[in-house]
Amino acid sequence: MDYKVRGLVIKSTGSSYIVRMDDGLSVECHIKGNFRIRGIRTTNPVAVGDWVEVLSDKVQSDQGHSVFWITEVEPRRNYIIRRSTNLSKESHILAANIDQVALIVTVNHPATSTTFIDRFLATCEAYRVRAILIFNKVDLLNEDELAQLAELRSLYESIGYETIELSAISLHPSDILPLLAGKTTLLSGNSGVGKSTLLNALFGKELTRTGKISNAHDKGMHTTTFSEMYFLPDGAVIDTPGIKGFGSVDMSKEEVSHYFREIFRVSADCRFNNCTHTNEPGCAVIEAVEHGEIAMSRYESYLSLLGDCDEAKYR
Ligand SMILES: Nc1nc2c(ncn2[C@@H]2O[C@H](COP(=O)(O)OP(=O)(O)OP(=O)(O)O)[C@@H](O)[C@H]2O)c(=O)[nH]1
Ligand SMILES: [Mg+2]
Ligand SMILES: [Zn+2]
Repeated sequence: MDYKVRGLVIKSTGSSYIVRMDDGLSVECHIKGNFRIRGIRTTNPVAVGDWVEVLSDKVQSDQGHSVFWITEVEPRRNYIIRRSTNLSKESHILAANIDQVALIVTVNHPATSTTFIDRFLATCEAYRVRAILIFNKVDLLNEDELAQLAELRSLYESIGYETIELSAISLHPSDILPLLAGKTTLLSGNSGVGKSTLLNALFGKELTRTGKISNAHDKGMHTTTFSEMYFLPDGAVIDTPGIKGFGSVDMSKEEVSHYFREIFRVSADCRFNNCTHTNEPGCAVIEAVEHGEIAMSRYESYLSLLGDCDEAKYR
């Protein structure tokens, strides 16, 4: 007999999905070739964090064991999409139904660029998902880098983002558990910043493989290749593969400034209400950048996202 049950996607391997059923058991599920979700074109129609309906299909199995099909994805509360490059039209859903994103950032080994941070934060704003910044590997930083770390933290705190700093290799779970309690948190960041290390430290055991940093390039080796959700006593954490760049999400030129909180606040004082804050007279944003009230790095990230919108127009 066929039967249908509801479950939560906790791992996606590309070709199949692990779904945790309401009774706590996990099964490997597949989707049929023609499976589509209306509205979004993505490389993965189902993502970790999705609530799905699973059909157990005994008829199709050969040796008596069941075959499980995902037949439906429940409407998502939210999701985070990443477009790998600006030109690619295909998007990838990093995860669905999340409460917050923890972006893991390293000042060095490897160095995370502010452009990457800002593009990621803008994406979280666009999808209305709370973002926090976790600065990792502070044990590796020299004096100059520690000063840079303090500067970055105060910049992002002043904009309104919560930040913390730690060393995942010597983490006490209690340092970070309060941030994660009662929430589903997506861990993201460049390859090699320590997402998997942090997760292992949090659970006090090796749940997931960690990788080396290449000596030649001081970069991660893309050790984690699939997203997976792990359950805390109170909350859940999703480990994801490291991402290199962050192509823009679909946003109009007018929208971009809405996703840079401090730029948006100041833009109320621009002379023109359709000001793009690039070269207009009476632009309050440019003035704030000149006076150091808006960080140059943030303004440059804003311009880089704005540039994507121009590119999009011509493709
Ligand atoms: N010194 C130091 N090394 C760390 C710290 N956190 C992680 N590492 C090291 O950094 C390397 C990469 O860590 P991973 O946890 O595999 O990084 P990841 O972000 O999961 O990388 P991908 O899976 O490739 O995206 C490993 O050799 C870790 O031991 C830290 O706080 N201090
Ligand atoms: Mg990893
Ligand atoms: Zn302006």
